[in-house]
Amino acid sequence: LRWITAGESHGPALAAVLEGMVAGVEVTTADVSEQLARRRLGFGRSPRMGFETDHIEFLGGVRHGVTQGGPVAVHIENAEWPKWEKVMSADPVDPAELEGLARNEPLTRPRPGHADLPGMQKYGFDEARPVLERASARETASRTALGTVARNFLRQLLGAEIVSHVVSIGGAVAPEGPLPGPEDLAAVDESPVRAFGQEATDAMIAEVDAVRQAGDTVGGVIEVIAYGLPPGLGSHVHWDRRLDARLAGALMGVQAMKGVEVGDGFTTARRWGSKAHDEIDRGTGPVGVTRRSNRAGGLEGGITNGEPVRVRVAMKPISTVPRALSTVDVVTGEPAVAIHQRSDVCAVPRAGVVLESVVALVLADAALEKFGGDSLAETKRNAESYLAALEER
Ligand code: EPS
Repeated sequence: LRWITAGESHGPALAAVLEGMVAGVEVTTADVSEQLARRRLGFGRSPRMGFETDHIEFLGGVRHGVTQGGPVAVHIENAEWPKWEKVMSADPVDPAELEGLARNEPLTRPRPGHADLPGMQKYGFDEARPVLERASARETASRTALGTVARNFLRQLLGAEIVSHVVSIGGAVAPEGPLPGPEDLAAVDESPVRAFGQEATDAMIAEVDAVRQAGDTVGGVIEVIAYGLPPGLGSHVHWDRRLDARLAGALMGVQAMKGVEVGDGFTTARRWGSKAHDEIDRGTGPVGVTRRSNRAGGLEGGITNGEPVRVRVAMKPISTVPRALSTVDVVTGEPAVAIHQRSDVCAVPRAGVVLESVVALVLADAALEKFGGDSLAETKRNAESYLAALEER
């Protein structure tokens, strides 16, 4: 599978292509819209999320609600395009038409923590607009759309389901407790901070409120769990075939993510070996074994082991801080305060939906690699035969 996106935050639309998806996967614009709507939810979101409708259209690859084997292309409108038509026009615009347009003012005060300054240096821009337009997390709508196709594929192939929940926002940490399962996703989505449980929800809402009042922004940690995967996705034989490496790379490729932990990750590094691994018993799990725990997060040697795949991702606070940070104006060379347009106070709740989508894409890729095929029916036959052979051993 390959996926690629195009489009700027305030351009006419976002575009994205998923290449290599088998024929026969059921997916509709309603399925994609549902995921895009989930991505817009959440306490602490930007005002823009209140009116972005994320109208999505398939431009190719899907017919009558079923993938056809060709590249799946999606198009997502920008609801604000009329306001940006001149500033973001692809074709040259008469400078007189741009005169006095506040939106076109050069952005010369780069935000610490943002791509603004290194992007300007690297690409030779004297203002940040061209950098921030593409660096924006608006782009994650594209990956969420493509991830819906991957999610449907995994569900239709294996009955696999992907869930996420917020485990901390700033200093507000969810208490230890059972992990949310697929049946809990609706309850997590109902929590304004996408936490599992009332206590966690209340603490995180209080944290976001305090941050908002202080004119600040806040990050957090999100856990993504994939249920229903068979043992054998990914491989131990080479670094770029290890599924944990591929997941970490893809997750770090989401705007504002600063760390990835597989299973108990950093906590495991503090444990002794006898308390770090997941002992194996004969049992009723896939292929007749049961694990006493899942500290490894479902991955051993870069291969799924049949337990839920579990990753945690650290998101930094949005770098558009309302109480703006110190910077330097790149035109005057004078000290200045950074750009502080509207932004999210906390984008952690909605980022979970993006991370689920990215995990779906990587897992779909790994499943296709393992089972091959050009139609869902063929891939399914291959998967069933592999699973039957495992059961017999
Ligand atoms: C973003 C800033 C905000 C967010 C945007 C990402 O946009 P604006 O500056 O236009 O208010 O709303 O996210 C989305 C539009 C989206 O769909 O996720 C940023 O700086 O990355």
